[in-house]
Formats: sequence, structure tokens, C-alpha cells
Amino acid sequence: MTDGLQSDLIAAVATAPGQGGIGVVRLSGVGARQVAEQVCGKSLTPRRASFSDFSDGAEVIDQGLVLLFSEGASFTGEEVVELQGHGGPVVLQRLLDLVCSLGARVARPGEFSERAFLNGNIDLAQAEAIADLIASSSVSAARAALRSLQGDFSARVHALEEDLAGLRVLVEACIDFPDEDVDFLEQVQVQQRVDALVELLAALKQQSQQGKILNEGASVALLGAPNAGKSSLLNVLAGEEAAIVTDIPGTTRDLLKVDLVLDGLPLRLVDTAGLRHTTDHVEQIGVARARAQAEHADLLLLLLDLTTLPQPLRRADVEHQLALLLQDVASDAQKILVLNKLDLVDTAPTATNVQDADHAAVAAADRNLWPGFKISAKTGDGIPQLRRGITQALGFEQQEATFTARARHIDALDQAATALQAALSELKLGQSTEIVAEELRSAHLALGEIVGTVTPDDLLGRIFSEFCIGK
Ligand SMILES: Nc1nc2c(ncn2[C@@H]2O[C@H](COP(=O)(O)OP(=O)(O)OP(=O)(O)O)[C@@H](O)[C@H]2O)c(=O)[nH]1
Ligand SMILES: [Mg+2]
Repeated sequence: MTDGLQSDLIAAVATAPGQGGIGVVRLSGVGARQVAEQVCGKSLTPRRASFSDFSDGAEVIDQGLVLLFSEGASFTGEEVVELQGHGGPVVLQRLLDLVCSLGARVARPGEFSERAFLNGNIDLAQAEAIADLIASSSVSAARAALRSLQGDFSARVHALEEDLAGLRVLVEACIDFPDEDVDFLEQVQVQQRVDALVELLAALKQQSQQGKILNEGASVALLGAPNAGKSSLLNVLAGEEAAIVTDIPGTTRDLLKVDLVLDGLPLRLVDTAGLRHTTDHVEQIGVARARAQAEHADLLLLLLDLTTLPQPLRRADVEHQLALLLQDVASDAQKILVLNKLDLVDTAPTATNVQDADHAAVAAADRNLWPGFKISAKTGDGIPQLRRGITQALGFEQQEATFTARARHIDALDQAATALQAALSELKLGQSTEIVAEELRSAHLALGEIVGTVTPDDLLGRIFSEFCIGK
């Protein structure tokens, strides 16, 4: 236990609000046992569940199982008691009121997990993984969150921290003993080690980004000219008639967001107004929103209507339309080309029969998008291939063992990478050892923020306040 303040007795209903077979009131801190023994009217043995009345002395409020965990052998690291009664809001509130009248106070959201962190039972990334596990929206996300909770992500960060610590010792020794200036060999060695660290960081960042997508879901925006079939495609992917579809160009005006799980990957699919120049004021707002949405998306599905393209299909024509579509769209998101209404033209859904002429004429559009996916939102042709294309573009491989991560972690990895890059160029320029050491120090601090070795107080407050009560 770190200090007396954290060990005051807290209590909360640990089960979800509403009615359920069982409801749990959890207590943690000094006096948990004493309060529970008073409520149960008997002495308790650690780790042995026993059936008991829960009584305020005058009246029995509920009955159920009581379970005591000793200090040092519990989730929070403190003395913990679980009173497992019946899962009704009234009975649980009465039980909570009772333990509070006997000296406990109601816990803040996440306070149990915060204590587990402060007492060194879990690190910060693991604490966050608890919240992520509870909030996970797919089986893959839950699996990944569990891996983070078990320490997979933290272990990777700790390994980097250790490398960095070793490096700092080497560099700072040169500051402490300035007479023995860094000789050439040592400098090369330091450079190589920083290089290796930069690579490891990049690999971890890439995996963390996958973890973030699993955790928070990816945002995928549908973009295209009016009538290209964006809303139809949204409906097909969502498996429901979420968006209005008509043959009137300009049907969709507002953003329409649908959450779905695509082959294990949680997505937020966003339908947008067809991009065109228009004098209609409402539609203008819709088009502006579509463009803004494109900037925030992780992936853009760029829809073209095959019936508006000359047949046989030529790459140059497609890329010309794409360039027009993207001319006012500022987005460095990943992009997938989708050619819709396959049922209305005479082409097979594979790219092989496409005449790939006139490459040189292609100007602005991203050439890597070709040949894209040919689909029919009407018949469902090509949709399974597109689904796979979406998960692949987001780098999501279901089989790959991964962990959950948050935007906060990726920011910290970025900060560490920037500092290491700076150290590297300073080393190459032959800058003073102090400057290099300072960059290494900030890289180390950034990594420490992920797992909580260094934690500004407001960061802790922000993280734990997002938890649900009783966790
Ligand atoms: N034959 C055929 N018609 C389609 C297909 N996809 C969409 N359509 C039709 O094309 C018209 C426009 O479809 P929408 O899904 O509303 O197009 P949109 O891109 O959302 O259009 P806006 O909201 O106006 O920007 C409708 O009449 C659809 O039924 C397709 O694959 N094949
Ligand atoms: Mg639409």
C-alpha cells in the first residue's frame, strides 16, 4: 500500500445497474473485513465463501455469499470484501447505504482499478485494458483487450524502456566523465542502438494502431458522386435498410453513421451526401460535411458508377473520375476504389478482363487504387471480396495475436519516436552529448507514460474517470 489516503474504505455496487440474479457490493480498504463481519454477524475467513444474512442489526436486508480477500492478495492489493446478494437496484442500494453508514464511502468510477494500479498490481496500460475489455464490441476486441490485460502490450513497452535505459546510462556516463569524451566506436554503437530502437518503436506502433482500431473501431466513409450507390452499399454492408435509397441524385444530405462488426472488425460506416457543385443550400452543407468526414476517416470507399464510364473500362477514365472526386477532399486516409452497378454493364467482377490502356494519361488520382473492386450493391455481387478488401486495407488479420491500444498510447509512441529521431540526427551532426541525452530522456518519459512509470496526475484522473462505477 502506498499511503494512508488511498486505503480509506470505499464501496460500490460492482454489478451492472438493473435487475439480475446476483448483485455484488464490493468493499476495499482498511476496515473492509470489520464492516463485513458486522453486516454478516460472524467472523470471516479469507478466500472462503460463506452464506450469510446481510443485516443492519435491526433488520435483515438480503442474504447471499460473502467473500473476503486479505491485503496483498486481492485485486486492489487492499483488504477486499464482496457481498454477493440479489441483483435488484433497491436491495443493492440498501446494502451500499448500510456499509457506508458503517464507515465506507462510495467509490469514484474506476477507483478500484486505480488502487490496483497505485498499489502496483497492474500497470496503467493494463488498467485501461480492463475498461476496454468491459466495453469491447466484438470477440476479437475482447480477446485483444484480455491480452493487454495479461500484459502483452506492457511487456513490449517495458522491453523498449529497458533498452533505452541502458542507452541512457551509456550516453550520460559521457556527460559525467567529460574528460573521456565519446570515442568514435562508442558513438557508432550508440547510433546503432538508437537505430534499432527506432525500428522496434515503429513495429510496436503499427501493431498498436491495429489494437486501437480493434478497440475503438475504424471509421469508414463512403464517398462518391450523387447516385453512385453509396447508400445502397451502406445498407448491404450493414445488413439493414438504414439509409434512404432513391434514383433522385442528392437523396442523402446528412451524414448517416452505422456501427457494425465486419468479420470481427468493429467499424463505423458513414454514408455521405454525393459530392457535386450545387446551388441548393442544404445540399451544400451536406457536401461540406462529407468532405470534412473524409478527413477524419481511417478508410475511404470511393464509389464510381460503372454506367457513367465508357465501356470497355479504361484505367485512364476511372482515374480521371477519381481525380475529379478527390479534388476538394483533403484526406490522407487509406482509400479503396469501388466500381458499382456491375449488374448494368457487361464486365466480370475480376480485374483481369479490364483493358488497362493509357496509363501515362493518368494524372492526379492515386494509382495504387486501380483496379479496385467491382460490385453490385443491388445483387450483392463482389461484396464478399470488398468486405475482405476493407479488413485487409485496415490491416486487420483476425488470426494475428494482437492487443488493444488507445490513441494515448500511439501519441506517446510517436513522441518517443520523434525524440529518438532527433537524437539520431544530433548524433550524426556530432552535437554535444548533453543534447543527445536530453532527447533520450524525453523518449524514455514518453514510453513511461504508457505504462504509468511516469504519470502526470491529470492523466490518471482522465483515465480512471472513464471507468464504470464499481470497477
Ligand atoms: N442496378 C443497380 N442499381 C443500383 C445499384 N446501386 C444503387 N443503385 C440504384 O442507384 C440509385 C441511387 O442509389 P443510392 O444508393 O441512393 O445512391 P447514393 O450514392 O446514395 O446517392 P445520393 O444519396 O444521391 O448521393 C438508386 O435507384 C439505386 O437503386 C446497383 O448496384 N445496381
Ligand atoms: Mg445516398
